[in-house]
Amino acid sequence: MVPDSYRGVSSELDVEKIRADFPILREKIYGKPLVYLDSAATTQKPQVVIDAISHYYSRDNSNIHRGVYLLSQRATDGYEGARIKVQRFINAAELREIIFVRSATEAINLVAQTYGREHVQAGDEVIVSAMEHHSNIVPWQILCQEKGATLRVIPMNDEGELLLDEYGKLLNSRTRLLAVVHVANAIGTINPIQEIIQQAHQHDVPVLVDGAQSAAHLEVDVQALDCDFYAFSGHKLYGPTGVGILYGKANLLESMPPYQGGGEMISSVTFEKTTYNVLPHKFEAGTPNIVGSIGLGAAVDYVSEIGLKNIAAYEKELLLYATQQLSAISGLRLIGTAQEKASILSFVIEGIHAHDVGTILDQQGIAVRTGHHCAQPAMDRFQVPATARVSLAFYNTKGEIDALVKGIQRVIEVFS
Ligand code: 7TS
Repeated sequence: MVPDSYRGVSSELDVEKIRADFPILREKIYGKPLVYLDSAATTQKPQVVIDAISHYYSRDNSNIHRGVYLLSQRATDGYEGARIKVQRFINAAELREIIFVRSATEAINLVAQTYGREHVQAGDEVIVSAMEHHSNIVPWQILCQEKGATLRVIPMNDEGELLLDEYGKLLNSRTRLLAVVHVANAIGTINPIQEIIQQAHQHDVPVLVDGAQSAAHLEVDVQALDCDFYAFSGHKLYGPTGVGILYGKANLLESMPPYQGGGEMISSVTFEKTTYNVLPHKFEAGTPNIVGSIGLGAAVDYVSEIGLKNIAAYEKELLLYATQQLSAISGLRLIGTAQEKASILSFVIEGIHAHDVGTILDQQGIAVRTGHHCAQPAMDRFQVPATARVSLAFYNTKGEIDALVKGIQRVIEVFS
């Protein structure tokens, strides 16, 4: 658990105290302090998460659900306890609506291959947006190709905001599903997701929200949003890799066929006929990532203790500061300047390839991501092959943004 001293802290987070919770932030890179600005790719892990993983393997390790012995009971309690934590974290109405999967990617593929395959037929349409991560494009493309359906795309403006009027025109009686990102990983836009969902529901179109970049940065209430599916990854929420969450409304999940067959997802098996287990187990075939779920539970506790409202307020302050500082650098162009943004800043520097920016920053201990960020259509929209991307979390500081600015000035010097 996080110490009581975090309680009651409002938008002024005690960042030094938070940083002390993340052992990796004490690492040196080429002898320089690590400045980690790639939290959209994966967040660093606080000691409580590392301890939960270590505790499980050193004290509780055994397989879950099937054991009559105490150790298996402890492991099962840890795993199922994590499900309860996640349910509360996103305010799902029912525990059985929380499915443990491998990642946001797997959650989306699960919906495409079960709900999608049942409901999408030749001539139907699936809508995505122009700013999606490949994980929320390719599974729908595969489905549409298989079924003879069409993928429609909500366009965006030069700031990186979805054109909602155009979106309205795309919704019609052939639309079977909308799959849209909450916070865009390459350009940082926070979409007006509630409005988007409401509009889809007016046409009886269910909505899958890709929450990979939002769960760690914004308060998410799936009941208030009224989304039909919500997908996210544990490793972008201060938890371990290899675990993610698919939230789905119970009635939809009930009606869907299983995704994978195997142990645990069945109720009974004969060679003639298999009946399936109840939710959520129907979608959790085989031995799951037990320790991953437990680690994610610890991460959810950690984040909840600090409070997402506080986190969002602090990260917004960092975003504003970084936006001011980067905008002042001559030759630097921000890609993605939406009114509503999460703490992600993509940029290009005139005449310098993004990979060179990343490499020279790395030599100064500064970790940023470069490339297309698995969002090639978004890059195409801005007519850039790649950007350098800074993504901030609540353990980052204005001092680190100053170090970044110095680092970028060094990059420009090297190439001038
Ligand atoms: N959706 C969005 C919006 C993402 O940002 C990512 C990963 C995914 C889906 C897939 O998540 P995964 O955990 O299943 O891989 N985004 C990034 C990124 O921006 N840099 O590295 C991974």
